[in-house]
Amino acid sequence: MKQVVTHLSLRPVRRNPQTGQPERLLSFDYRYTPGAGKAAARGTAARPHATRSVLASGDWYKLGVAESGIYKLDKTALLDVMGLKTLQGINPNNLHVYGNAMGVLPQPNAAPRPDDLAENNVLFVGNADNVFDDNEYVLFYSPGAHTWEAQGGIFKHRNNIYTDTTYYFVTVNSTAGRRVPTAAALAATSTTPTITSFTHRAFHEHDLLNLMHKAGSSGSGSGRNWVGESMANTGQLEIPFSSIPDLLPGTPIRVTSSVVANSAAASAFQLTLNGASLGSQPLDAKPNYEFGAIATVSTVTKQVALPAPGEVLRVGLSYSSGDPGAVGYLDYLEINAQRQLLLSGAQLEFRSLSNIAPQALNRFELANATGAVVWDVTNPAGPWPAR
Ligand SMILES: [Ca+2]
Ligand SMILES: [Ca+2]
Repeated sequence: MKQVVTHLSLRPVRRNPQTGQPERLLSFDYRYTPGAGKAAARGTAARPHATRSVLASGDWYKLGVAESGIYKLDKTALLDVMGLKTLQGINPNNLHVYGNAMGVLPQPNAAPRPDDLAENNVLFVGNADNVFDDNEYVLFYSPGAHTWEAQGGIFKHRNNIYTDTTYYFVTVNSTAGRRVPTAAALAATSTTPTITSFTHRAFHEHDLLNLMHKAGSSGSGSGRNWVGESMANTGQLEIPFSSIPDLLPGTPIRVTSSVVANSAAASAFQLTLNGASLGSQPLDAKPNYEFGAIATVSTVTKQVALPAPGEVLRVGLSYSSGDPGAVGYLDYLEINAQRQLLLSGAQLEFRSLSNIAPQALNRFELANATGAVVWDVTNPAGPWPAR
C-alpha cells in the first residue's frame, strides 16, 4: 500500500536577494534520513461507504434555500415542492428532510465528508394525527451555502464559489422522521456570565472577474480566486450593509477588507465606515519580472467605533495609485459588529465569542422574546438542532 511519509516542496524560481535578478533552479542535491518518529497518517485510512444512497428508494422532492435561517414548509409550500394537488395520504409524522448543508467541501480529498445525504431534525408544528392539516407546518434550519468560522476573535466567511443555493430532499415513507428534540435547561449560578449582545456578521463578495483570464492570451482563466468590483485610479466605491438594527453605539465595528491591485506603482485603498476613517490599505507595485504575480493582494481587518451607527453600515473604498493606468479590485468585505441581543424580527440568528472556553456556561438574555423558541444550531451537520 502506498504510504505518505513526507512532503517535499521547493520553489524553483526566486529573486536573488543581492542583485534583485530573477534566477531559475537548475539542479539541487538532497539527503534523506528517515526519522524514528511515526509516519504521517494521512491518506491511508479506509473510509466507510454506504452500500446505497438513501435516494435509491421512494419518491424524493428537491428544494433549494438561499440563506441561513429557519425555513417553514406549510401545506401550500409542500404541495408546491411535491408537485401535488392534495396532501391526502401524506402522514406528516413520516416526513423526512435530508440535506448536507456544510458549505464548500474540503479541498483535500482525504478530509472527511458525508458519504450520503444525512437526515435533518425538523420540527413539526401541529397535532399528533396522521393528517397534514391546513394550519400545520414543518420547520427546519439551514446554514445556507456560505459558512463562517471563528478566527482570531472574529468571524470569517467561507464563500461557496460553486453554488449560492443549498438543496434539501424531502421524502415521505412508512417510518417516523427525525424531529428536533427539546434540550434540558442548564442551571445558571450567580457567577454565570450574562450575555446581552452578539456579533452580527455579514459579507459582500461578488465573483465577477478572473484576473488570470484577463491576463492570459488563451482566453481561459485559472484558479479559484475571482475578484469583484473594479476601480480605476482615483475611483470610489460604496458597499452598504443594510437592515442591521440594534447596533451598540460606541463599540468597535470590525471591517475586513480584501483587495487586489494591478498597478505598476505602489497604490492604496482608503477605507471608511459611515464616513469615519478606517485608515489606509496599501498594496505593493506588481513585480515587473517574468513569471511575476499579475496583481498584488492585501487583506486587513480595521476597526472603528461609531457613536450613532444607525441600521446601515456603509463601507467606502477609494483607490489611488502612482500608475495612472492602475486598476484596483475589491475581493470581499466582512463586517463583525456588536448588536443588542433583542428579537426584533420573526427570527434572529445570534452567536457570541465571549467566554467560549471548554465547559463554559453562559446565560443569554434575549430581550423582546416572550413566547420565542430558541434553537441550538451550533453544529447543523449533526448532532442536529435542539430547542
Ligand atoms: Ca394533523
Ligand atoms: Ca472572490
